[in-house]
Amino acid sequence: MKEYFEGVDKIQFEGPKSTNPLAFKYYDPERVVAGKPMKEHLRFAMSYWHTMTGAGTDPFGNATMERDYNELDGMDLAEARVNAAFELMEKLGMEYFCFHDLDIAPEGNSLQEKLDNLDKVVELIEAKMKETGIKCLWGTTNAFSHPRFMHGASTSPNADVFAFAAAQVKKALEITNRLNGENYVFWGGREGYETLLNTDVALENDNLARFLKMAKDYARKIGFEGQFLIEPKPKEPTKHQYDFDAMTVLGFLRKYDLIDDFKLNIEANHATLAGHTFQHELLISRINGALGSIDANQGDMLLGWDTDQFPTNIYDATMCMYEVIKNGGIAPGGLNFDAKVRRGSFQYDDLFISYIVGMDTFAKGLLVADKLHSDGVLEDFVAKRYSSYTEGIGKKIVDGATDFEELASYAVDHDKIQNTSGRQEMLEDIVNRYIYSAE
Ligand code: XUL
Ligand code: CO
Repeated sequence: MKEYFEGVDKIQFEGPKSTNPLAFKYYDPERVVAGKPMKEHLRFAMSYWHTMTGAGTDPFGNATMERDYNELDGMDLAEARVNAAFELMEKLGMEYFCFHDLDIAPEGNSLQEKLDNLDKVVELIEAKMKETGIKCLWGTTNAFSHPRFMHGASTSPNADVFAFAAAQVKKALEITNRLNGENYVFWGGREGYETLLNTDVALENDNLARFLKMAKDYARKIGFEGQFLIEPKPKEPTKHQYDFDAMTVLGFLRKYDLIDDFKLNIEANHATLAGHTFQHELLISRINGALGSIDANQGDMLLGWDTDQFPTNIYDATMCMYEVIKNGGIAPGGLNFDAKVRRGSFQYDDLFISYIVGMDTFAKGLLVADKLHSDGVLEDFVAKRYSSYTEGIGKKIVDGATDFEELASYAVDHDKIQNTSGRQEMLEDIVNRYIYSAE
């Protein structure tokens, strides 16, 4: 079997003092943290699209990535990518992958040819999964790249496009099921609008809900037992995406009675595009019982688009893992790196270095978050801050045992309000100290 990443051996854990770019400094998969191995907290997954098909193009420039399979095309290219993907995951010790249908097989000249191509490649992937023990975290469809989806997929004004997207999702659900995928993701692709002047927002939202309901019903009918995930994003490619952010998606799911069937896949860079922190989106999902999985990447705060960078921000990773711990873990979801190497990082070892720094950042984040959580420093502070609701009038408010008349007469007797400091800087110092010291 051809080796695609010659010169890169299986990546080893060498500890925090290592200066080897091709070694883990914090990710030690079997190390037990809070009762289970690191790898079970993190459930890292490779994104097939950025990693295997990402060419380094941008609106101003052509492909830059140096890959051994660049000269191939069609099914030969698809097969080479399967072999390269599994070699990369094995060398990184990465136990999951996720994919769009279009990442793994060529489009072909007709819908039928596309479906046949998928069956052939899925057979190869299935064999590789058996051989290596690597699993599928999630599958999805690409219903946004082809020109037929220029006005959306399930929110297209053209019913033939709705039907075409249904055929794609039907197949993507079948192959995800065949590969024992633990989740199926719906990212809104082009489900949004460019201008309200030509858009029937009410019909488009109703159609999106109809589509999700049919998808879920079909998946259950074929025996898919995995989790359904919706991935919020506020904009790009459309000016306004219907799945704007976690709270918007939760409102949508509740309106259409889909709330019990779907959870959320939170992506860090989508959160920041929506004007939120990554932690905000995770927390909103968690407190609504809807935190399902995570696309772990980061954006560039000076840019207004989705740069999908490998995550290196230890502060964000810490607060993400804090939310994951408070969520009781992320399974059956995981941490998928929806991230790509920069256009100028064109050598194949840049791929490994990027994954290593991403995995190390989250492993260290897990160590810090576990310490913060088990010491209860933030939780104790917060509990104290809200202690006025545990007795007296506060308890009556929480218990629903009071009304405006009683509150108004209480306020008249207690009108000399005394507040306490929020101590934000002190808490930021505490988090920093945990980051400095966790090993
Ligand atoms: C796009 C994005 C997608 C989804 C899967 O911004 O994040 O790659 O994760 O379709
Ligand atoms: Co994503």
